[in-house]
Amino acid sequence: MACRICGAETREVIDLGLSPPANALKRSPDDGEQTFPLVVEWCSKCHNVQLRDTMSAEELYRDYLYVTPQSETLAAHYDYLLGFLRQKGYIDSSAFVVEPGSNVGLFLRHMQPHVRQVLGVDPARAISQMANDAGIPTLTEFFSPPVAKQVKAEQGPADLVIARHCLAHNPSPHEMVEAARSLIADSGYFVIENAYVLNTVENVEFDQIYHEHMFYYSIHSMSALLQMHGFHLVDVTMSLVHGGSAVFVASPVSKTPQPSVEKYFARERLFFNSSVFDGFAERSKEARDALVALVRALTSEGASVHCYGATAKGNTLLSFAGLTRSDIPYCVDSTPMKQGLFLPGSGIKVIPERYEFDPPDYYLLTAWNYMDEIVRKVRMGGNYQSQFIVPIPFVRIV
Ligand code: DWN
Repeated sequence: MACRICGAETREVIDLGLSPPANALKRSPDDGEQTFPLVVEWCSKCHNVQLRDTMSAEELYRDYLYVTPQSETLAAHYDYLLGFLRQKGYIDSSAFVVEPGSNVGLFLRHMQPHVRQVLGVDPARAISQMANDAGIPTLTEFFSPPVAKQVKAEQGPADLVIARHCLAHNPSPHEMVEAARSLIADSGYFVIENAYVLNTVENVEFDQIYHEHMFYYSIHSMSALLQMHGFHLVDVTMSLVHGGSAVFVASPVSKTPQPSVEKYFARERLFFNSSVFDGFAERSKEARDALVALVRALTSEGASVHCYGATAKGNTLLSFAGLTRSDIPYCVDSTPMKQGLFLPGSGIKVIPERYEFDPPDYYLLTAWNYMDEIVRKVRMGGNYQSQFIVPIPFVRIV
């Protein structure tokens, strides 16, 4: 296959088999569903890591069910990000901020008091409506060069375009980067946040592999992509959210990069020269087998196991492990749009976090990236009996 950033040949890193799209929840567990391959490849030239097969963004996002959760973990991250952008001078109170993939606008709502103007751009019809109803102006569009040009013509150039966990979600990142380039003022910045491929591989986060995640960015691959569109990578910072994310800062004009850029380049040169990808597939299968053995041992002794979090990554975990509703009957989740539906593949029923009957003996933390706040929420809710199975980076009970 060819690298979708630089065109060079790629080689396979891991094949997770066939699975339905991670957010394609269904109305009945017996509903038929399409499955698609999940094969990850690596380009040794620009170090891009990509899905071999991509789905259309229209198919994935028009009726999207993922709503950014109200979360202390995410609110703390928004505070960090806002502080980073302000202290480094990437935004100030006069800034016009545009966020592609803004979802219900939680991050923009955090930004709104500190900048001049915010605008979301998100193609998901119901979610974009929720954002507008909440007072976050949002265009129900994919972020494309024509949409970017229209925004610039009507509202002026953007001082910040910030794409959080959406640049990796497109079959062609070139179109989104080109759109940002045509909207940003020369004095502005393009900020991209995505799951960081070194965290994904080193922490055995194979559940981060799903059809929405078409790219797994590194400093090397992001820098190669940005340079093709006249952007200069000027700063990088890391965050623990979503299993470990990288925040890239790019300028449309040449500027001296912060020391962070070379620091992470140097670390990646060591990473990409090792056989870390070879071990990733084996370690992922070991983690999967250990999870299946634990869940089946517990349930064979009569213990009840429910999932906590109808997450996209949870559906990869369950599909790759072959765990279904016969192992795990319920998945609790805080998203009203998901409650009452059934998870793709496994057919597990999604129920609200608070429900009448007894809590399970174990929760499988399919939203492990919120572990601390979920455990706290469950305990504060009076449930001191359920224990938690944490699947990543190695299966354990807490
Ligand atoms: O890249 C993506 C990341 C950023 O978000 C998207 N492609 C899809 C999505 O991935 P995810 O579904 O794994 O996202 P989260 O944010 O890790 O999980 C959110 C899910 O967890 C929601 O369905 C809500 C649920 N949740 C809950 O039920 N109780 C979350 C929290 C914090 C809770 O307390």
